[in-house]
Amino acid sequence: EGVNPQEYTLIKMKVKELPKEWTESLGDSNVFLVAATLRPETMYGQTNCFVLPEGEYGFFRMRGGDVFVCSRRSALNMCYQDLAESSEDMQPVCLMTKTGADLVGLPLEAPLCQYPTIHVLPMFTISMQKGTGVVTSVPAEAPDDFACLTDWKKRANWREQYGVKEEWCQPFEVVDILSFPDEGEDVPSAPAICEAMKIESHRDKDKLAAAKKDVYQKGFYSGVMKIGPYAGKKVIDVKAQIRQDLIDQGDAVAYFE
Ligand code: A2H
Repeated sequence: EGVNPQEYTLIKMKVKELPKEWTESLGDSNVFLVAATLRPETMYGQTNCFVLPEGEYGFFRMRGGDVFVCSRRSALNMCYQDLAESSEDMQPVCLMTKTGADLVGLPLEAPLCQYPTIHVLPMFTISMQKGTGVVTSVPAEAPDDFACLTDWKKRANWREQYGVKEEWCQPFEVVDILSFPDEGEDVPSAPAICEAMKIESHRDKDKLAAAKKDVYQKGFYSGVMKIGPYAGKKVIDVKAQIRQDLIDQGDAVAYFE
């Protein structure tokens, strides 16, 4: 880890319906998968959420009563950042643990998302050593997310192997959230780049690394919002405000590591 702390935004994605067996441990608390992002202004474009199937996720008690689903490593950071409840020896309070595979399919309500319900899907390239181990998917702006959502849509054999239902991925079209009025015709949206580079799957790491550089730079420096109350404004001018709005509404929290 570097010397400078990275400041993330944790997006609270509310679990709309918990499996009955889990409520014994969780009671009637509100439960959220929390995704660490550097791009809170893109949350209008969410289509699903990703977890690592073999990753271990805990259900941790936060101050104020919410339950956050995330890696133990991030929950410990949350204790030190006064977000999570902690025991006397500064350990996070864990109500239950599950693997990512157990979380696949859960229905979520995500802030600013244009779809009222989105679902958890597997992503094999998630690092449990970064953020919370939960990633929110914005396929319009993130080539990894586009490649991964596309994998689940087009690969029936993967769906079968990982218990992914078609209705969790197929109906979720890319939601276009930014325009690029200064860039002319050749604006590299994440889907366009993935197609041009013939990225076959989200495991195609080298190609994705190259694809990402372009999209991120342009998205941030010349993107203009297409959706929401800040439509027509430049990303660079409204990013901080959108983040603050999310935090003020209780839909996100600041998190450092
Ligand atoms: B970003 P950095 Cl639209 N493993 O959010 C893999 N990837 C992870 C992760 C993990 N444990 N935790 C977070 N991430 C992703 C949105 C987004 C992101 C857009 C465009 C670019 C972008 C929607 N996905 O990231 O290594 C999350 O994806 C550009 C790098 O800390 C998070 O922000 O720099 C980003 O990687 C954090 O990556």
